[in-house]
Amino acid sequence: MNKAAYTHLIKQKASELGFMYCGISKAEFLEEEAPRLERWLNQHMHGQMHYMENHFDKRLDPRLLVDGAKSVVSLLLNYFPEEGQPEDSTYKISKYAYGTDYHFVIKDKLKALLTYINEAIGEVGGRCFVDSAPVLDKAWAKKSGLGWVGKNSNLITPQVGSFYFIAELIIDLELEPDGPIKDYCGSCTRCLDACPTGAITEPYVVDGSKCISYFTIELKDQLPQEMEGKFGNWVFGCDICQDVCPWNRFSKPHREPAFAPHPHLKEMKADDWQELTQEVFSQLFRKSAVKRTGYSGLLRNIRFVEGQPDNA
Ligand code: B12
Ligand code: SF4
Ligand code: SF4
Repeated sequence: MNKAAYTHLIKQKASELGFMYCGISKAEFLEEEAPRLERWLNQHMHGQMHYMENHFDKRLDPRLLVDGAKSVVSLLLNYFPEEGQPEDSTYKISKYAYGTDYHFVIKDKLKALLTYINEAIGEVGGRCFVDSAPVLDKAWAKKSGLGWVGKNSNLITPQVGSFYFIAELIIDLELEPDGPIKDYCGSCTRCLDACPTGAITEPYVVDGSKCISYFTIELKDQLPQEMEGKFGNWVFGCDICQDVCPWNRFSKPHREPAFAPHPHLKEMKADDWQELTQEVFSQLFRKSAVKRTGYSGLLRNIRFVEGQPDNA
């Protein structure tokens, strides 16, 4: 078999495993991203996400993560829900966190793909990545032709929008690389205009330390007073810059049972949220990514959205 045949087999299996798209790039240094990542870090756009400061070189070169790496296999997994939270919903959770934490779901699929490669092709060394190591997911997916990085800094795919996760396998097998596609943002500025905290500081640049997603999920401290009144009703993550993006008209509902929300989530009224107990929290978000902010973090966010100054 030649590399075109291997590539075909891998893409076919990825589709069988439920990945929406699979693209390939050559494992090499990300030259274009290096100065951009450096600038982002120098300007402290990572805020207190200190893990972003680590492994600068590895983040830009997959060969430092996997010995003899030849190819990066980028994979997209759709999480766009059939039904969102009701319009009158008092508090909003990002769509990506409705069901089981994507890290578990994707890791299993990646392992299955790597096992298949070893069975169908022969001994292939490699590693599975889903936010578990310093990898620039969007840059690889872009290089693999799976979409373009939009002005809101998310990867967008013309046929399906941007509500999906990105993961990759880095392997020591040479494959047929795909080429990048064009940027279709054009003169649109909807995401910049809609961002309530001004986190999209210029087209294509998101200051992570100003993003609602950072405040409600990553920040462990008290939420800053200057942000009061700016979160709308978002208490875990924020979908605004994707909800307004015209390309998300093409989003199609996922078919991943693990991403189905707990049935009570859409019935939650203001009182239910405000009176949330640890027990109900654990039931609602048993395996969800919402656990990252935890029970106390979610309550802090709810109080903040309610304009209660005591948000520590
Ligand atoms: C740190 C992080 C965050 C931070 C910082 C956000 C950010 N934009 O980096 C916070 C907590 C704020 C965050 C929020 C969200 N995140 Co996040 N996040 C990550 C993580 C772990 C690392 C991203 C990273 O490396 N950032 C570093 C900076 C430098 O990268 P960057 O913003 O992409 O910057 C590039 C551009 O600015 C570009 N650039 C700079 N200047 C210029 C100039 C020009 C002209 C051009 C063309 C480009 C350009 O180059 C930079 C380097 O590549 C990735 C997972 C991963 N391992 O990659 C997930 C990831 C990016 N997040 C994801 C998601 C889903 C989200 C949220 C939608 C979640 C939510 N609903 O709340 C929001 C979206 C916010 C937004 N608009 O970006 C997905 C994105 C999927 C997709 N379709 O793109 C990822 C890939 C996770 C995953 N595995 O699926 N996230
Ligand atoms: S996720 Fe929300 S806060 Fe963050 S950049 Fe997008 S619109 Fe702004
Ligand atoms: S809203 Fe417009 S500018 Fe922003 S990412 Fe989507 S197409 Fe690009």
